Amino acid sequence: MDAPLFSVRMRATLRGRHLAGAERIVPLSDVSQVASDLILRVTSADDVVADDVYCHAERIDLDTLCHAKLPDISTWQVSDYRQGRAVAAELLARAGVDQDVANQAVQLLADGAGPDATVMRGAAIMDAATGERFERDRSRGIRVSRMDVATEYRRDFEARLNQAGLGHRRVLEALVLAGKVVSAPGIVAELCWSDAPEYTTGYVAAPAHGYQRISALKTVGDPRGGRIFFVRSGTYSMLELTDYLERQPVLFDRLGGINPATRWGG
Ligand code: WAQ
Ligand code: MG
Repeated sequence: MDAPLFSVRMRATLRGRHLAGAERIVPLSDVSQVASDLILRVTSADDVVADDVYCHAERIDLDTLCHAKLPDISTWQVSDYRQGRAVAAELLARAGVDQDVANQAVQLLADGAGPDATVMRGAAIMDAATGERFERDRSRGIRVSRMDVATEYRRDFEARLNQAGLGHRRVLEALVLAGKVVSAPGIVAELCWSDAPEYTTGYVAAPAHGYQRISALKTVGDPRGGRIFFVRSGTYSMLELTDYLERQPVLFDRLGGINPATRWGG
């Protein structure tokens, strides 16, 4: 019989505002270590430390668990964030997003996609053809949850990413999230860059084109970022999509290809 697996999820706030969240799926024997690691992330930094941390462990029903392969990784080197944003819009268009919708979406993340131009806690869902938004709560958006690298492969994946110069924790976390998103019903593409002021690399992910990193999508110091999931109407139900993204447990047990970084247009 397979060992029990647990979804361990952490979220942290500072003065009532969302600060960070992270999650893993691990065997029972790793739960306490992983919970402690996740809590340490938001309680040991020297700059901002959370004042409220919530960590939850929940057993996963193994009958519902899916296994999947991570998307191939490519990296585009751009000269600055302006070129980066143009590249993002172009990659979205190649994935099947309308060109005008793609341009507007990039601008939306640049401005802040939440109410009053704030950063959302989760992702916006947008019609790839019309730009219409579907998420019910524009502060929260859709939160992708219950996905991880299978524990027995984590070391190997981390080592291979590290060898390719992609050892930053954010890379594997974003790759896993994007891997779940591009495997979801109705998804055409995802656009993302971090709200962390110092982290300027972002990506466009798409089912047929994989995880396409773009070296700069904003300037250092900019606290805005977010995610937009583009959908093709008529190919999914919102209920099914939300349920898959938020609740379906997915474990990645294969890494995709890692392409060498390439200068855009050169
Ligand atoms: N589900 C949906 N949206 C989320 C989630 C989630 N679980 N977590 C974060 N977001 C949204 C939210 O609006 C955040 O402000 C935004 O995404 C950025 O989150 O070099 O670090 O965790 O290959 O800051 C991408 C490039 C890094 C990594 C992305 O995102 C690389 C990153 P962050
Ligand atoms: Mg963040």
